[in-house]
Amino acid sequence: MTSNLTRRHLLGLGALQTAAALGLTRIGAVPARAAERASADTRVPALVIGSGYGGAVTALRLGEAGISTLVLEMGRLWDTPGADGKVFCTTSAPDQRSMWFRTRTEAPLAQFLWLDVVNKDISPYPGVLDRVRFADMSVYVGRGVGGGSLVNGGMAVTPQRSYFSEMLPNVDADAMYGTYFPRANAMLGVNTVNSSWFESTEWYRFSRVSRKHAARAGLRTVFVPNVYDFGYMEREAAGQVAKSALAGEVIYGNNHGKRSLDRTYLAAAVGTGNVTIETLQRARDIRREPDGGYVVTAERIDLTGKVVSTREIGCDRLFLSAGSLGTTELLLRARETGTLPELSTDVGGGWGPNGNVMTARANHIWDTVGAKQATMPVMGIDDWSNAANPVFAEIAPLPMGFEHWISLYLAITRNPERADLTYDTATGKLGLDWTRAQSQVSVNSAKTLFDRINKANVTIYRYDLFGGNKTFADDFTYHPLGGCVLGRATDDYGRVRGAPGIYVTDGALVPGSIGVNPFVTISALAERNIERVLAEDYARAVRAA
Ligand code: FAE
Repeated sequence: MTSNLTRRHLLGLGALQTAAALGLTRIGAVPARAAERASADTRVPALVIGSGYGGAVTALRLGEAGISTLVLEMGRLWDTPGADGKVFCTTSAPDQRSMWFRTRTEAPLAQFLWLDVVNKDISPYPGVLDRVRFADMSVYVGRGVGGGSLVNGGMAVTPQRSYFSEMLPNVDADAMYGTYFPRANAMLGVNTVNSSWFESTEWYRFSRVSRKHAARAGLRTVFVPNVYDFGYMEREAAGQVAKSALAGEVIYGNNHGKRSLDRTYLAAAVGTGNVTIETLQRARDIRREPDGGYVVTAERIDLTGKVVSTREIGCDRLFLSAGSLGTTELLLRARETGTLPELSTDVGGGWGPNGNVMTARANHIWDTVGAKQATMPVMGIDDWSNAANPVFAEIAPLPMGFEHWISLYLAITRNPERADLTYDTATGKLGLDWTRAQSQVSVNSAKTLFDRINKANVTIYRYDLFGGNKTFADDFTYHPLGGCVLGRATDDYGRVRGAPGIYVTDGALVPGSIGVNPFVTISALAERNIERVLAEDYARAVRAA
């Protein structure tokens, strides 16, 4: 099994690299040139839309089962060095590679000392990070082969079992915690920072200072696992390898060290020989065929964002893995434009930002956080068991290359508010009715926790980082969840109600909140669901044939 996986991984990694080197938009384990020349498929057994966590898990398991699978990804393959010799640009000097068709970067922390020193002008390009703006909430998402895994902080957290069961009561927690969480963690390459290195390195001084301040308020901190290779990070610190997490790289991609999906699940998927990925392909419309299959209309975009061609791809089964926003948009469009009128009215519902709120504290002059900060968070304040005010607050880095005495946090709060995603047929736009008032629950909860920390340490909040003298950033999320909630818009395994043969595999299934950073949950649920679909739906098809 292990050697098989390694062989597949190597084969898949090789195919990804070859495709990148040749500038191909079609990646498969068959000789790359031949794959590129192959005429466009008109019908495939399995079509996966999106190559983030849900899509990557699903594609691997389909490929392993011998099912010929095509993955469409609207972003590009991030494997080719630019003119500077790097695949991704840096956070301090972002260029076109940073953001999805923008003329200026839109970083989450827009200011420092109230000055707009963070964002830079760039030229439009299919960059790796997107910020999807709605009236009162922005959603950050990754674009490219690997989806969010390309831009995220790598924190790989298994949720507290009781909260998982509260959010997803129809899912067998024994099976999740006994089988699927371990399976996902193993495949994702989750590891934990070496504690003795953590205690001594200057790169995590910021975490130790925050830990000390939390302890003074009687709060517990825990180590948080990550998919960044901590062995690599230690070698970065020792000056033995090229720096990535220790060079400020994260939201615009990591050039080294990160076990993003293109190195784990997707490489293994391509290595099965049954999975092909096509990039710069944006799925738009879905319609049903008389024989029960589906046809997806996909637009091929070029590097300027222009639609250069549109094609129709038929499939026996369709797996929607375009993320909470992308998957929900595809289903809403199909329902509202009448191509899939039978879809449940629950499509679009149950959306939430996982209670995300960011805040920052100003430390005393003697509590230096260090000019050197690793970008991968490894510690969190875990007060989730506090029934009166449950909060899990990740201690976030702010690597500005100089001492700033700032402690930054991404708090995950228990916010029961939910919103609806909607589709406007006149404008063709996705909407989200989340309001500022709904974020207030998260702000109040984070404030309760950080007021306590400030009081115990005689410190104050920073007012200069989030715009408008705000102390809490409550207008963006990294963790969009819901829109096609498991057990409501789908059955208990992601089968879409009213559209047999369509499956949701991603963060759209999670009902708005999971209490921790979500990608481990999304991956483990996808593992659970595809196992069932392969055992039941495919076995049924084979029996019928
Ligand atoms: P996702 O990974 O977003 O993948 C969807 C894919 O579908 C993307 O590649 C899209 O480009 C593609 N797509 C969308 N629409 C279409 C279409 N119409 N046609 C073709 N392709 C399409 O979905 N989570 C953690 O657990 N730990 C962290 O430390 C963490 N940090 C984060 C930091 C940042 C800056 C961001 C943005 C997110 C972070 N997250 C973190 C969230 C995590 O990355 C996110 O929950 C998952 O990526 C969601 O996985 P999905 O499979 O739902």
